Amino acid sequence: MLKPTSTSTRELVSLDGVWRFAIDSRLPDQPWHGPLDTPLEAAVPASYNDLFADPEIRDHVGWVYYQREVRVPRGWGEDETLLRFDAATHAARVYVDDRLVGEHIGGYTPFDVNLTGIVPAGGSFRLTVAVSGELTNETVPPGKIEVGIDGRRRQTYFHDFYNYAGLARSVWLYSRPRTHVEDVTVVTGFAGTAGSVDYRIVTSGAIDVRVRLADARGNIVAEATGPVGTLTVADVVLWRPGAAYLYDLTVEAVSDGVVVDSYSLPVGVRTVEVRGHEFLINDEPFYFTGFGKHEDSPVRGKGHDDAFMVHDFQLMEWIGANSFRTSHYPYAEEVLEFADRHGIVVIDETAAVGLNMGVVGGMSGTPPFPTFSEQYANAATQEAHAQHLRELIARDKNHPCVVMWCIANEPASNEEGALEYFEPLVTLTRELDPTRPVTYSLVMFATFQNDKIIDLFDVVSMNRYYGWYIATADLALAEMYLQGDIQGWIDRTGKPIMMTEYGADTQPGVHSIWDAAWTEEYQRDYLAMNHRVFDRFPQFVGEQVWNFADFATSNGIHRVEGNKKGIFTRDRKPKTAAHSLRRRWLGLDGRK
Ligand code: BDP
Repeated sequence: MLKPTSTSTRELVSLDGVWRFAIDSRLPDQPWHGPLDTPLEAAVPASYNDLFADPEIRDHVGWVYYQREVRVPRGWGEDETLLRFDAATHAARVYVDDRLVGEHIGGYTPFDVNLTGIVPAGGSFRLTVAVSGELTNETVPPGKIEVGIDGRRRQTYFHDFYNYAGLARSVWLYSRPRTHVEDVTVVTGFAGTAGSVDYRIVTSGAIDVRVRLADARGNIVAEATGPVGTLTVADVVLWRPGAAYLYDLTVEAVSDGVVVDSYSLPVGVRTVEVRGHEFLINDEPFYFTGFGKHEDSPVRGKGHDDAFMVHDFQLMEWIGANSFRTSHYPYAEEVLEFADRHGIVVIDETAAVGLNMGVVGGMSGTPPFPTFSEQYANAATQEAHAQHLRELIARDKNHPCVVMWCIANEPASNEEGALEYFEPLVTLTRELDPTRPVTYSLVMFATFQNDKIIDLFDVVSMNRYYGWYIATADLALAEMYLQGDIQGWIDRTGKPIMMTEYGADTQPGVHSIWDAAWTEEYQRDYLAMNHRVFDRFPQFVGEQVWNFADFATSNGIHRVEGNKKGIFTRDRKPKTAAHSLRRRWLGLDGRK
């Protein structure tokens, strides 16, 4: 699925801005049949929840409506006209004037609606988008809607971050030629000083294809014809962590010597491989430093924001983070493009968080009923998960920054049925992308003794909270637990091991001379304990702290204004631990 860009044959109009907005309970049936009767307007892109001072909107369970007028440029008569939604969380129905023209399920992957033949060039139309934030056991992520004794529908879910909804990413109107480049896949490699770019082009009809690769200065370094082939790059400059280098691949669909369509894609030449207990990028061992993040900021919720994006990457550079995980859903494509350009390494995670009834059972991990059952993660859930993987890999397969797929966060991999659920999904992931390692983040109560699925995967990614949820404020005991846990995984698997979550809630401004939970000193010392243990294991390939910044959650008695495990506050101020992490990750503490 190609991201819409403007090229010599394609045009792009942004539909971002302020749209009319209302929740379904305040509108007549079929409100798309006319202008929405509402005093409200919503910003796009932004989650709608925190925009208004109205609790009924914030926690609305059901459809909300966005609406605006759209004009099709008059020069688009010969071309196709499409709408692109970078995301609609979690489901959307799209109406052009009175007519339903498209639907999509899945809150973090893009979709197109083809309007060719529906709206004329030069004409205008009323665009209404219904968006639902509802989660059920057959969506990814899953959730549950309960009806209370007051008759109100309430959304619950099995992850802690707040269920923001709406049009949180950009909306576009774009044109493309009727005969066009439909898809591009690149796989890169190198041998000695020669780089290779294997390419595969899909076009919408039978047409000649030619491709050329330019270096960062615009000089053509390789050319070829035909829809499938390999470009060889002499004296290749590799894409490296911390030292990005991007070539530009231009793909042209050509008819009788005339360029009918042209599409360009940045390409970083690099390889990724797991060998023994090493994680190799360009044949060199790579050690991940960084964070699990969230798309989360005040007012915007999960709305993509270029200013926050730039600032977050600056803070990651300041602190010496070379990577992050897109916990717990695919992030806006702009974020991956930024990481491509700046050499930041990304573990790309699906939205499959909360496939675990053990979390409902509390710290014991004992589920009230089996996770993998008709009642919860069933065949329909698995198919939604598979479809999500297809859409994610179609979107992100060409990003050099993406070095691994994380196909679920903390699933109940210790329960019966986990193997049957995950085996086909891992097979599918490897079919869709044979080049990248695959992992999942391991929940605390999935141990090296009871986990049923690790053999399917390439890397052991542990989420562990010794010293926080277990052995709270007892770092000596926590250290023993952690040491034994890591050793157990090493003995069982022989695979590379990394920590994808470890963290302690910290209220900025709270201090103590003791090991006291919630203090800034405790977060610092908790991390130091973890690092001491990691450094004892040569099999360890990385550490990603939970979390980059404090983030919004649903209400709960162990959350005060959200999850406070951030190294930065929600408005991106450093807590004490930021400074010690920086010393470690930049090697200022003398450690190499
Ligand atoms: C982990 C989850 C993460 C939570 C974290 C926490 O993967 O999403 O935010 O716990 O409780 O289990 O802070």
